Amino acid sequence: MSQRTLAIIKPDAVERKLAGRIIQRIEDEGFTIRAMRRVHLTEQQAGGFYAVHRERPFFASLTQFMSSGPAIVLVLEAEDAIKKWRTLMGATNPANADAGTLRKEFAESIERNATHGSDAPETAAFEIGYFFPGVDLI
Ligand code: IDP
Ligand code: MG
Repeated sequence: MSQRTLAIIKPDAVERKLAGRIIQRIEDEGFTIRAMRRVHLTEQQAGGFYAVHRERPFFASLTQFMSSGPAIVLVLEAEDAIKKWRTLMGATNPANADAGTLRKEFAESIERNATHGSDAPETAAFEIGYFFPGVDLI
């Protein structure tokens, strides 16, 4: 069944001018880009997005990083999009990411790891709504 997921090209990748190459990979892998926007989050907005991680030791550093510069947020659509996009991204820590994945190729560290992807249908619904009002999802 066709499904949607939220992807983010994180500030580390935007800063290094990797957005074009990542978007090319997204299209090459057969996703349809249903929405796309450049954002520069405040630390508070990054904290709202990553609220599930607020008790983690890396939360403050993560929200600082995610608000450190512009990011590109996208809604991707495909069969089984959530799993498909997480597979293309690779493991959170690039040291553990499979060859050919975006994080293996582009991530700098476990924190500055180039991309984000929703991990379940419920989180995808929350995350898509965080950036795109329903009216923009055509
Ligand atoms: P995910 O992005 O692969 O779903 P999560 O565990 O949901 O990974 O963590 C969210 C983000 O927090 C990661 O993508 C990464 O940027 C950062 N992060 C996760 N674990 C660590 C860590 O141990 N140290 C520093 N940053 C981390
Ligand atoms: Mg996650």
